[in-house]
Order: sequence, then structure tokens, then C-alpha cells
Amino acid sequence: MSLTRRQKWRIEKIQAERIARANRVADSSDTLDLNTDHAKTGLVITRYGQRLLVECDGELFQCTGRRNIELSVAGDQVLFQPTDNGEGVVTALLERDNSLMRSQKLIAANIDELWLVVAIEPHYQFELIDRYLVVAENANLPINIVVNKIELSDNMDKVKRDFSMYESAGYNVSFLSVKAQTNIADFKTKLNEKAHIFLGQSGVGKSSLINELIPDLNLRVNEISTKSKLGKHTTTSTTLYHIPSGGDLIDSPGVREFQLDELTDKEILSGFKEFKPFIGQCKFRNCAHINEPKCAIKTAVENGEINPIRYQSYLNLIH
Ligand SMILES: Nc1nc2c(ncn2[C@@H]2O[C@H](COP(=O)(O)OP(=O)(O)O)[C@@H](O)[C@H]2O)c(=O)[nH]1
Ligand SMILES: [Mg+2]
Ligand SMILES: [Zn+2]
Repeated sequence: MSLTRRQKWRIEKIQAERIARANRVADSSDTLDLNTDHAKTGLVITRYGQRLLVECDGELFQCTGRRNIELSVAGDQVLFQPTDNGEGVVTALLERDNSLMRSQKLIAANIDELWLVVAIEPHYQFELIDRYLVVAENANLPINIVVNKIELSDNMDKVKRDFSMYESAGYNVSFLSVKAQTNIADFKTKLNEKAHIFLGQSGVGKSSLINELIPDLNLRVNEISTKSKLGKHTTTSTTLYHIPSGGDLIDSPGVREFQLDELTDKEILSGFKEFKPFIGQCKFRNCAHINEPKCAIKTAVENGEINPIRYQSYLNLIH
């Protein structure tokens, strides 16, 4: 069903009014004497503007945040005070374990695992994988690799050899095929009781994999849009979904196709986690590990302690 321009304009106007009203409530609640005895702890499911959808004991509360507290995002734990008819006011943000930022903007909080999805088609590229790993390491976020579409490979031995490099560097690698349903059940068990984010370039099968985990995702997106009374606005905002087989998914179109920001040389170096034991062991304190004599990183490459492909990728990434 397509809406006429006038209908669209009216819907947008109504939504703008709702947001303005929510902001006024948030402002007035700054001076309201809220009874902290009635405060509950909740999980932020999604945010749009000043409005938050907070889950507590399986119930959803449409909340406004007090203006004086830091903005919360999907995955945050908050203290909130239920008011009436399923609404509430967020009064405090609980401490975060970690957060995912993109271009200085906070995207999600309290993420347990990132999953970098790559595929046989479009064919994985080491340098792109390494860039994602560097971002995750610098954000202190555990990251795993998923190799999808394995049924398209005619040389799985080669694929396994390629990724053994990442396994030796300390990363967990899952090989699966959504299409052929290979290793899907096993993969689901890896997600239990944790909050996850999937990312990776377009076409690798993220949507397919997510639909496999949460078959009624589109329905839920609509349900949340209705609950938050913000309509279509919420379909693009980062949202936490419960996975029926266990665990949570924090997702939005923006999160999935997460653009990589520029990295500094310092971030790049600290993003290669298997280099760590050798840092500080070079002859020169300011060694850039390129062509300096008695470089511990280069020696480790020569001794087979660092994979030459990863080292080459480091050289390609630094400026
Ligand atoms: N051959 C094959 N195709 C797949 C598999 N998983 C997903 N696809 C296809 O790859 C294409 C891109 O998938 P999509 O989930 O949209 O990727 P996204 O851009 O990462 O979200 C679609 O045509 C999917 O049907 C798989 O395991 N094997
Ligand atoms: Mg997609
Ligand atoms: Zn060095």
C-alpha cells in the first residue's frame, strides 16, 4: 500500500508532535519528585530521539529519558520509574561493559560478541578482515569470524588453511552455509545467553543468517514500531531482539554495514593481537616494524611466529 504525499506529511507531522511531547515530559520529569523506591532495572531495546523502549520482566515500557543523564542505546541497562499505561521515565544509566561507536556516534552497548561475516562469494579478502579485526580490538570487543556459503567452495581444504591463520591468532572461526543448512544448529548454540552483533560487507549473507536465527524478525520490527508509537522511524534504529534459541541480537541496517573509519598507525599496531608479545622487544623504541634492524616483529615473522600474510596486511594498512 502506498501512501499519498499528503498522508505521509500528516503521519510525519503526528510523529514530530509525539516526539516534541515526549521531550516536554522528559523536561518536566527533571523537576518531578520521583519515588526511587519504585525504580526498576530495565534493558533498553531501542531508542529514537529522546524516547526509549525499555524491557523489564518481559514487559515493554515506553520511556523518556531525563535530560540530565547520558543518552542510552540498545543494550544499555537503566533504572526507570514506571508511570502509568506502560510508560516510564529513565532516571539512571548503569555502567557499561563496552560500547560500539561509529564516527564518534554511540551505536550499541554491552555487546558480548561481534561476528564478522565473510563468504566464499563475494570472496573474502584478508585485508578487509584485518581492518574489521583492528576496529574490534581497539574497541575492546571480542570478535569472531563466520565463513558463509561454504557449499560454493570446491576447495574447502584451502579455505580452512586460509582461516587457520586467524585461529592461530586467537580468533574463533565458524564455517557454515545458510543455504545448505550446514553447521547452523551448532552455530545457534554458540550464541546462547549473550548479546551479539553481526557485521560485514554486503552480499555475504547477514540478512539470511539473521532470518535463520529470528524467522519472524520483520514482524517483530513492526511490533516494536507500534509499541514505541513512532511508526517507521524505528525500523532504522538499532534494536535488541531476543533469539528464540537463546541469546540476543543487536541489529540495524547501519550496524550490519558498519563503515570502517580511518585508523591511526597506533590503532593498527594494537589491532594485530598476535603481535602483542613482541611489542617493546625491538632494538629501537620507536620502531615502526617496517625495515628497522633487529625488529622483534620481523624476527617473529621470519621464525614463523607471526603469519607473513598478517604482517603484510599490517604493512598495507599503516600509512
Ligand atoms: N549460495 C549461497 N547463497 C547464500 C547463502 N546465504 C545467503 N546467500 C545468498 O546471498 C545473497 C546475499 O545474502 P544477504 O543475506 O542479503 O546478504 P547481506 O547483504 O550480507 O545481508 C542472497 O541472494 C542470499 O540468498 C549460502 O549459504 N549459500
Ligand atoms: Mg542484508
Ligand atoms: Zn619493530
